[in-house]
Amino acid sequence: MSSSPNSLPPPAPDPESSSAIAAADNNAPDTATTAGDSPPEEPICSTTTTATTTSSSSSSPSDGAEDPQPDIPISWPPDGQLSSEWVHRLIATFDWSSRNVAPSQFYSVLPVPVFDALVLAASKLLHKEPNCVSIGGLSPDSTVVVVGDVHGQLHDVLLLFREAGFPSENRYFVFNGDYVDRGAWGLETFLVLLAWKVFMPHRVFLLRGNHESKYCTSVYGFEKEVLAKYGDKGKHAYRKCLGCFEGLPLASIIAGHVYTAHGGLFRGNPAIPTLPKRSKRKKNRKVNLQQETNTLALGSLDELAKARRSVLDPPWEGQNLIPGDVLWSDPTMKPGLSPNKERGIGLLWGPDCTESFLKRFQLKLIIRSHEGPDAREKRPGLGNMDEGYTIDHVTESGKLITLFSAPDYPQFQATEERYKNKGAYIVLRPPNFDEPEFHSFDAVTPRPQVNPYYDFEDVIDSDEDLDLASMANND
Ligand SMILES: [Mn+2]
Repeated sequence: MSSSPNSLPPPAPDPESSSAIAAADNNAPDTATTAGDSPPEEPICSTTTTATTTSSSSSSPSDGAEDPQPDIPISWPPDGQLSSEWVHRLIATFDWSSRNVAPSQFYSVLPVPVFDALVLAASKLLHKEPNCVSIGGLSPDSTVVVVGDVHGQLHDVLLLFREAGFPSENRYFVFNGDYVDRGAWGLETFLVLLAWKVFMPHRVFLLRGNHESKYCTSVYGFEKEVLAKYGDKGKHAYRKCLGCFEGLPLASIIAGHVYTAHGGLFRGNPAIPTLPKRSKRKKNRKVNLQQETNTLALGSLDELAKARRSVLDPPWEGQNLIPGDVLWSDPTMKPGLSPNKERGIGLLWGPDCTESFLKRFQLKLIIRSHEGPDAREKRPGLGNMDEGYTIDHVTESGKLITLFSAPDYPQFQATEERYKNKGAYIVLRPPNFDEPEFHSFDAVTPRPQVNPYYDFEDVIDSDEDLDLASMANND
């Protein structure tokens, strides 16, 4: 841990006053002032208004400012079965509402009972999945699309879908986590992904990121966003989201040869020291302690399968360390396995660990995410995120890749100079699904102008320096 700010950022402005809305000036920069600085405005459209904006059938989906108003509120299908049409309608409605409806009116677009039904249906599916989902039985005409961090940048996620194609019978999707926080549409983004999960549970796989936690969402905006969008039902909605986060699986193995997870590799459970017989106990105790502190070995897929993932915040100490490692760890060029001191949780692992993990489990590829352009700026030994991905380790058995899918990240930045990074996704193709095909893409411009839900100028930079004290208090 370094000496960065050790406390939570100041509370974000009152959700009720953050009715900064859309569409009025789409050319305005994303670096908007915080909500409290701007006078409240009336929403351009509310549910009581049925007037539609001028429609233009020739407008592309990405300039939805002129799209006709969809039917709101969205309702849950009477038979409880989601269809492709329903999911596409949800997408079109969120795209429209992100430009035309004040965040404080979001409940009138997706009413709480519909939100509840969707989150419940998804939670049930997710909680049943194993820690490491195995994506097998792929047919020769299937492809698998792997996606990294998206961080609430709804419009970029929708662009990614249009470019890569939507989930279908023969197009699988694996998302590596970090759906929410920082970007202003974490709720819409997460709900769209949940809708795909519910509609195609065996084609769409949603893994957990470190931001799908109570700690991160209380610091980086998602909690405030949900409170703003669901008003007096906000706490209820936020709790449901947290419950769903707890169910998200930690990792995937695609076609037997590709391991994906948000952070990456993880330690093995420490061997439980055998207590010596009573008479020798005192004498041997010191030796055992020494062994315990020195034991940091790579974990196995078997240990991963047995970890307890259902925690609001993965612990950084105690017995249940695998979830925190999988969600928070980073690769390094330095050989070996060591504590990730920069982040205060998780591990750093070297190319030798990548090689031994690949070899031991007969894998060809590790695809992890977790590091954007800001994080990589501070890690001289590793590549930058300009193209949305880096190849970090190339070993005898295969490769380690970092994949980041939020272009022009972060949405809100305190400096004039932006990273202007591309986002990327990976397509895996038959027969072996183990050769990554990289696709980089630019951000959708302009983004609707909205206010951030966290104090982006003062919040601790990147994910580093996890504030363990506040995390403990937060539980
Ligand atoms: Mn992350």
